[in-house]
Amino acid sequence: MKTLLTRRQAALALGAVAATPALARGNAIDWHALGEDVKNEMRWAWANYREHAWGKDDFKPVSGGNRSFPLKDHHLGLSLIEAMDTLWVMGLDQEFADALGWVKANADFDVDGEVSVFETEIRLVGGLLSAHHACGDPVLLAKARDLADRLLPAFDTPTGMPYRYVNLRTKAVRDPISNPAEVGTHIAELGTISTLTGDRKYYDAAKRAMVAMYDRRSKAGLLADTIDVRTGQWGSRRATIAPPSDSYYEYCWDGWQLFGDHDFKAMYDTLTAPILRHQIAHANGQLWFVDVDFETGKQLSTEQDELASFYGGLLAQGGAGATGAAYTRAWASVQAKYGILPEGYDYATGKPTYVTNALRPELADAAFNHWLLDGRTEWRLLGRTHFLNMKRWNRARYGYTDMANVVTKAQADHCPGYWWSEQMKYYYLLFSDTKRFDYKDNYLSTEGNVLKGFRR
Ligand code: DMJ
Repeated sequence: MKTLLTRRQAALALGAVAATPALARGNAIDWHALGEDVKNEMRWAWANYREHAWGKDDFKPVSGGNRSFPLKDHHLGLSLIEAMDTLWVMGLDQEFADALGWVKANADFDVDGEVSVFETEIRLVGGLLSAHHACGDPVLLAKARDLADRLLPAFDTPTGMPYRYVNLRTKAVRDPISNPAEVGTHIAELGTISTLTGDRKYYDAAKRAMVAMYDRRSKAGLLADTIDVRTGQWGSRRATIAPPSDSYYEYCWDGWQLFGDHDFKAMYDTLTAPILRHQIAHANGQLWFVDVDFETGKQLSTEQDELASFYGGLLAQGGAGATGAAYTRAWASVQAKYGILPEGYDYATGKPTYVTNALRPELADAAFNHWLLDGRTEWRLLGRTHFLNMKRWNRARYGYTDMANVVTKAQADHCPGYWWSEQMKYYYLLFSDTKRFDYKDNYLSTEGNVLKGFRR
């Protein structure tokens, strides 16, 4: 009996939940208790971060060390800022107040150092804005605006598409060879600053960059994945829904969802139709999206990037629910196989191409978006498996860590900032039915930052 039970539990943890009818319906699950479990894990990880890496950017939960990001050798409190709205929505109010105190006393972006415009936007500007949405403290908005002002010089190019890097103090820019995601993942954050301050320049800069990218789509309607922001010339032929293009498509939809700007809806629809036409591949009863030549639509490979596993949720948001669900289910089958998604997977061979996993949230993100739209228990169960498998394999001495190898389950030693903002929030919102969140009218950014939908 003991052995049987253990095998069954292992099968459940690996995602074979459909085997048990009561579980498949979600009847046997105390969702509230599961939400409390997520909250307790957050509280525990936060206490360790508080003790060992307070105010540092990224925490190393195996060794207790830390590392700076996005600046080299200077910390901006990245994990702390990314965690804030998650702490708030979980009702961890003392922890939130503690973090707010740190931001007020210590967050200073006047640093002579270079940052990625994209990463700083989605993580730090977005983190400050979602914390502001949670509590309304004007200092948070002022700091988000100050940081955005330091990023804006990067958008001062002939095309309006931003350089990849900018020095926060000198405003010196670097690296014009960019891509759709880094060019076009700014509208949620910059647009929110415009809404809150009444100054249109942020919204306009972000939109101009997105439109410049959109205008350069091929006759087939596809975007390549490398572009020179000075000239607008493409530097590659690969069209992909994975990085470095992924969140560009997301922000086309989001510009519509968050601001009601019809231009973004038209851009999303116009760009998604050729993706559905040229990039879908069927294999073994599953639906995948493949990389193709952006002019001919010719398939380039069968390799899949874990980071693209969010895309099914986006398709569902955009109205292609059945296709989105089929794609998410394809990824769910990989999760069922390995417990944790490998960063790279080839559906033709059925084998991983990269065995690492950087504590990724994308499949939980998709599950959450599907569930918000159709309320199917299937998605809650998918999120539950994602969470339980993370608890089983990614939990380390001081928190949650990335994986060096999802096959052998060897841990590495890094908790990326997005962990605090993304999957812990998706799990909690999926399971808890919290009153602090409006499940009908909300917006979460590509980094999981809640910019609409908190109920104070
Ligand atoms: C996050 O920083 C964001 O979701 C981004 O859009 C790409 N993926 C990482 C987490 O994997």
